[in-house]
Amino acid sequence: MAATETTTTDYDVIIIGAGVAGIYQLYKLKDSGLSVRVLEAGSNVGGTWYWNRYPLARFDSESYSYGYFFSREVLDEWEWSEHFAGQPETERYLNFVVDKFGLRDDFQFNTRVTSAVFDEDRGRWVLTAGDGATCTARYVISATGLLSAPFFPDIPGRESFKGEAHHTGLWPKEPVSFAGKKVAMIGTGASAVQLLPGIVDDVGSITVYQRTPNWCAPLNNGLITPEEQEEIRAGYEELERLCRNTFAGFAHADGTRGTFEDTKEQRWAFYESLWTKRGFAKLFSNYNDILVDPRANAEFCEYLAHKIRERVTDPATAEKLIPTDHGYGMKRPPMESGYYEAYNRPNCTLVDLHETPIERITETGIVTSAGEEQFDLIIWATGFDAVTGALTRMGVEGRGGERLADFWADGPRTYLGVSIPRFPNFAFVGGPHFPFANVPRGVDPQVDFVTDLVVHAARNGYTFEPDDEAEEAWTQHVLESSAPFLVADTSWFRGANIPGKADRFMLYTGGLVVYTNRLNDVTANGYEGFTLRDAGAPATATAG
Ligand code: N01
Repeated sequence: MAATETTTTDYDVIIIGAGVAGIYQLYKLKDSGLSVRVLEAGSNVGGTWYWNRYPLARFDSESYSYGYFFSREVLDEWEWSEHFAGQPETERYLNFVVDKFGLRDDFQFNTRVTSAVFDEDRGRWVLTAGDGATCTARYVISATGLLSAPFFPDIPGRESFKGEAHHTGLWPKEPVSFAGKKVAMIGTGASAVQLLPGIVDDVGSITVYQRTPNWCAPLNNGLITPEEQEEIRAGYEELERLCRNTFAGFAHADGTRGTFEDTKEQRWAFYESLWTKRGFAKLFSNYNDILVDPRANAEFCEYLAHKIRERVTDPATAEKLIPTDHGYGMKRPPMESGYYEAYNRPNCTLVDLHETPIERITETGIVTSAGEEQFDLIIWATGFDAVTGALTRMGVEGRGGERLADFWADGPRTYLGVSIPRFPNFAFVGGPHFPFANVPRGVDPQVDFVTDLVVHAARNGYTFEPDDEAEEAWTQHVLESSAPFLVADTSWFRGANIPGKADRFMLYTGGLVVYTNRLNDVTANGYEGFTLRDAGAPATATAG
């Protein structure tokens, strides 16, 4: 698909995206006998772990629960150095997997898909890249990621800034120097919370522009000791069982008690024990009503607010860092390592944008209602057009020229979180209605399902497309499943961080086990909910 090629290249399957999901998808199709190509906008594999290379970017899932489970050899050969690996190590890991399984030649890098149009006459998807080159495929699997379409707020003058500016999700490969610089950071989501402690020692000064604080709790990272390494290796089967059988696929058992089964003293003792546990234990091993009962949630928030006040020296700053508009887990809660202590440093200032809103960006800095501050570097930690953004920005058009962006104008509708009516032979993994889960553990059942579906269709010469009724019923089920959960009005879970985006919950909260079983049942029942049409000659698939 190089710009200089004059002929179009045709494949059985094109996968878009070379992140965690795209790599696994390629691995699964590698020996199917189908011709498969992966198109990737970046210059290498990694996806999230390629683009988000800001200082201290790292897992919030335990490394060993995030890595692939499909190969015992990979588990045996790869050794994570930290309980929550940093971006460089994860990028190395993904490259290791790609090379180990001989996958590299099937990727085509520096190829950003700008349109994907279904040609009904030919029964082929026609994909066009940014440089105008095209290729075709009978089946397309988009693995473009939940959080990969960077969002820049529409602040007047943003483009006029003449200093350095970086978005956390488009961080440069070349090292960024912070030494002595006057830095501004806009946004206080999970990316900013990881980044701030990583640069606060180096910068001359940093001003954090906060619109809404988040509930952050300690990640409790650490190096994996040789003894722990042995325990991890010996416990892989148990770990996999845990991840496959918990609500969200993390290395933490689900909570079993209700908040008000305990006295206040017992609760705070329990919160203290959670505080010292790793990662998302604070969310998933907490009392089992924290995400559904506002009173239960408020109890934990009272504890967290107390912790913030303990850690932040200046009481006024501490109060600004305590959320008042949402409870714990109602937005995706960041995990932190020294975030609150950063505000105790004399070179770190917090600006509350509710008090002094940003008015515009100038060539040299940021103007709020309190006046102008000049900066050498602005960091845009302003997040992503989450879940649907990568897909709706890609120019996908199905039967009759129907645009995916229009199809989802009122919020995403899918069948099983992997397909949509009127977009035949098009599947996605890591898109809307993705299970609310540790990402690779949610990816596993999706990729397994899509692989079987695509190979089955290819081998039999079928075109697959879900039925309207199946899509409507599934979408309804997704929305009903989310109804009991407390979700902030401003959460990206419901598209609310993007001005003008439809307000509709976009993930599946029925639980990973229920989701996996549903996919398995649909496969076992001959793809109920899909119409499989005879489309002529089968492709040369050998498996499935
Ligand atoms: O983005 P965010 P993120 N003026 O959307 C602010 C995953 N992740 O990149 O809250 C001023 O959370 C916005 O303010 P508000 C994780 O799932 C994972 O940090 O809308 N500010 C917010 O503070 C996470 O949830 C990991 O009021 C503006 C910030 O920008 C997701 O990625 C690490 C603004 C955006 O926060 C996204 O996290 C990092 C404006 N006009 C991220 N517009 C790991 O697990 C927006 N903001 C490793």
